[in-house]
Amino acid sequence: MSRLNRGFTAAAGAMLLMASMSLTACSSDSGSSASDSGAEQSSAATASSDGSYDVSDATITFIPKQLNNPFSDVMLGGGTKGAEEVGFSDNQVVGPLEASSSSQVSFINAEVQAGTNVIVIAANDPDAVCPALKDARDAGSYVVTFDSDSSADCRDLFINQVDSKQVALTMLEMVSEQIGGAGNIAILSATATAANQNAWIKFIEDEIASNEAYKDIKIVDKVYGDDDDTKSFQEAQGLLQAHPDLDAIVSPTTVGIAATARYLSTSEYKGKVVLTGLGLPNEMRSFVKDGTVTEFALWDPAQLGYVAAYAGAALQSGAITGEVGDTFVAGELGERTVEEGKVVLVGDPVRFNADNIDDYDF
Ligand code: RAM
Repeated sequence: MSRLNRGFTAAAGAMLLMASMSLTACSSDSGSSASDSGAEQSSAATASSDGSYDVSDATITFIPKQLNNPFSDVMLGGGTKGAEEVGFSDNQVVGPLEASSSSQVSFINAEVQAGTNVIVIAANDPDAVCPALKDARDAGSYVVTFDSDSSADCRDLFINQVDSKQVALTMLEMVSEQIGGAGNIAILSATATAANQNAWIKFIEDEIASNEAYKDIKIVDKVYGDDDDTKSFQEAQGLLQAHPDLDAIVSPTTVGIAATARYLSTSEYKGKVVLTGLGLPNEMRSFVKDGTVTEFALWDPAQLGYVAAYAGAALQSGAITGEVGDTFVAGELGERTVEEGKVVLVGDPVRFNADNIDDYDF
């Protein structure tokens, strides 16, 4: 088990955040809550106008899918910044080193034992974490999922980076543009149980099946690199061997796309087989510059962690109960609303290519 101490996460958080939080402008005005504007008080709870929540007696712990993932590092940097800024008495990061189904259960149990007030988790399996999360809620903790959701009845809120369908459509548009609207594609995903990747893949499949514009695109294989660099690299190699007529690989995971790019960059397929999906600009820059990759996308992971920390504070302080329509102020990122399914959206995806990749540093 790994428990990073607060000093480590704070320092790493500050560094990563300086690099990352500026990706997108605030998508909403702080200070525009109903209470500020003098609007009638509705049944939905509203944010404090300045995002101050009294959590000085409360603790928050972040549990990512896995610790050794650069995406998680950036996300947790934002989470730590948010937790410190809003005033939790303590914040911790704990989690497994691999993203397998049940790897987070013992960490959740330990937080229940410790009486942690807010648990923020990116679930490796939407169901496997549920009994432990239920114990946490029964013991009085608030549970906020971020990045990868649990089953909806096991958490109070899900902080979703971007609407899942929009993520899927962005990837489909990118691959379609790069293969001229027709061809054989394969998907190299994270783990087979990852709720976020599975939701995106499902929307891609549905869109191909229902949208004339994509009728000539065929998914010929789906493989799982488990967000493990070596396994992802081997799966990429296996795909190209198994499908000599492959036109593109779509990898909806930062670990998978980076490993696949590394394989392609020194192979005969470089520049011939398209690679796109979701990646961190700092991990993908060299592959864009050497012609292995043309375009991929992502959102700002730091914002995801930051909004999750503020959502936890809003719940813990009693400012919101997490009902649809509730609003809270996520610090410098402004007001957020709890939407259908008790989901809070963070930002928009950005496409990275040779023209803009040097503008980003995360
Ligand atoms: C990987 C993880 C994470 C996902 C990103 C895009 O780092 O699977 O959950 O959101 O990729």
